[in-house]
Formats: sequence, C-alpha cells, structure tokens
Amino acid sequence: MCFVSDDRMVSVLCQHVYKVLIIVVLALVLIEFTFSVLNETHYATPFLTPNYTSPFMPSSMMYLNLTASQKLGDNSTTAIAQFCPVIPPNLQGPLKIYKEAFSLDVLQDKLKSLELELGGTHRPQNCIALFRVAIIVPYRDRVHHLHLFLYNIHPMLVRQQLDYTIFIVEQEEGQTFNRASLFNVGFVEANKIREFDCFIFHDVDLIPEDDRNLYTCPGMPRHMSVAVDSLNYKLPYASIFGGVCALSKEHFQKVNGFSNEYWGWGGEDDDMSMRLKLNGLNIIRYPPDIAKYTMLKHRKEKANPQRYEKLYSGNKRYKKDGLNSLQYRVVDAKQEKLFTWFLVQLGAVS
Ligand SMILES: [Mn+2]
Repeated sequence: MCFVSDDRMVSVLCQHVYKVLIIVVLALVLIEFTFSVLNETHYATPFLTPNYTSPFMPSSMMYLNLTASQKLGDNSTTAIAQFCPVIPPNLQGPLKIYKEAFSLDVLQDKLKSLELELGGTHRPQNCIALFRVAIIVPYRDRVHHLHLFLYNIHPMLVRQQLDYTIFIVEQEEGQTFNRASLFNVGFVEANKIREFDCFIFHDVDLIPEDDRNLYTCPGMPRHMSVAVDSLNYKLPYASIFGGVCALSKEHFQKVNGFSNEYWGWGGEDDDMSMRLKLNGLNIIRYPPDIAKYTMLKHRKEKANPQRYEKLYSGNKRYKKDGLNSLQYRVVDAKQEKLFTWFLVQLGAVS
C-alpha cells in the first residue's frame, strides 16, 4: 500500500496508516456526537435558538397562511413575512415582579403606554401575531391579587407579540367555588366574542417570573407553572397540570373541557391531566429555569373531601361531564380597560 518515499513525514504516515485512519474515524464520531448533543440542547430551549422553529409550528398555525393573504389582500408568498417572528425580539428573560398593589384607576394609568384595546386586548402593531390567545382567569374576592396579576402580566404579554385578551370569570357569592367550571365558562364566552386558537387557564395568584415562558399553544397541551416559589421551584409530581396550563381550542374540545363536578379546592386539574392521557395527548413543559412563577400569598383554601372519589370515577364520566354538560347564567358582564369581566352563576338555570 505504501511506496518508498524520501519524504520522512509521508513514510511515517504510511507505516501507521491504520492508526491514522482510526484517529480520523474517532474524530468524526466525536464531531457527530457533539453536534447531536447541541441539537438536543436546542430542542429543550427552543425559544433561545432562532433557527429552531418546529416546536412553535403546531397544526393550529396552518390557518395562518390563509389569514395572512386575506388580511394583506394578496396571495403572494411575501405575505407570510408579515407574521411576527417566532421568537419575540424584545424579551427580557427574568422579570422583576411588582408586589405593590394599586387601585384600578392608578393601574390603568400605569399601563396606559401599552395602548390596550377595551376589554384587556392587545395585538402587535407591525406584524400579525402567531397566536390568538384567550387568558382565562377564574376569580372571586381576590382584588389585590387581580391587580397585581394584571400589572405584571400585561407588559409581558405585549412583549410576547400575541393577539390576546384577558378574561376574568367571577363566580357569584353563595356557592362553593368551582375553578374548573369557571374555565369552561370562560372558554365558551371567549369563543362567542371572537376566534381564539389558544387558551391559557390561569390562576390569579401566579405571576410569571420570566418572559421567555411564551403564552402560546405549541403542538401538545403545556403545563406552564413548572417551578413555583411556594413549592421550592420543584415539580411536585409528573402528571401535574394545575396552576397555569395552555391548551389549543381543538384539544380542549377534544377532551370535553374540564369536569364540572369539582366543588371546592383540588382534583379538577388531575382530572384534566387524566382526560389528556385518555385522549393520547402528552403534557409538555418548558425547562424549570424559565417556566417559573411566584405565588401570591393567601390562606389555604378548604379542600374538597370528595375530590378523590370524583377522580377515581373520572374516566367513566368525562364524555358526558364537561363542555357538553356545562350549565350557567351570565349575571353581569363588562369590558373593562384591562380585562373582560363575566359574573356567573353556576349550575342549572332556573
Ligand atoms: Mn394559590
């Protein structure tokens, strides 16, 4: 294989040709390995890598091509360039959380520069938002939390370049709180107002700590409050779906929404987790250093003693307990400057 050569270098190489080949192969394997590791890192934090777009291209975005050409009045491919970028350009990362409460008037004044539309809506000025997002917040008797929630979240959502509306769904005095039914009501009422692709079901006392935690609906249901300060920023168990979660309209309808049978604290989020599983939908999560929340302090709510019982029978019930069995009456409704408000009475309409 090797010819005699005057060049010493070449003759040394020739004598060790197999060793050289092995070194080259090892080097190639090492390079390949390094790149695949890098790629996996990208996948875990898609929002940090502008070129990696697939996690943000769920099926629900297919409609966008159509919408864009309609809105812009032509069919050229350049219309697509009018969409907002997949990674919003002005994100800040970790956020300063404001815990000083203001009256609604002061709050409205402080958020004036965001130029919200009536009803707590905002859409980007210079591009078409990738998601039309309804943020549904069940509510009763927590005005201090509500103001802090609005004050912290509006500026973040504007930076995320979403087309969004915040819905506050308040339950009337006198009956036990039913968080899950209020979510269902918010879903139904929001859809009457305009078209949304993505629903964020949000506790009023959870404040996001990082704006890279995008309020969008990627391909699968997303549990958003992964790391909460009051739980030492640790996920308590793998199937958890409480606090803040994101579901596409399609997926929410597919699982028949939330159960209406959980009165009082607990169980309804695990019930939803089970509905997702029964429908072959996987829960996805952003990394805990981004999906971080501060929980505003409140006294512990009274747990529902029947929650386990309901949960055990949940799989048999879910097809007829949910959106298709929801009963309520809108007692009052108003478009405030910072949110759209519904006051509802749950249960059979008399
Ligand atoms: Mn709480």
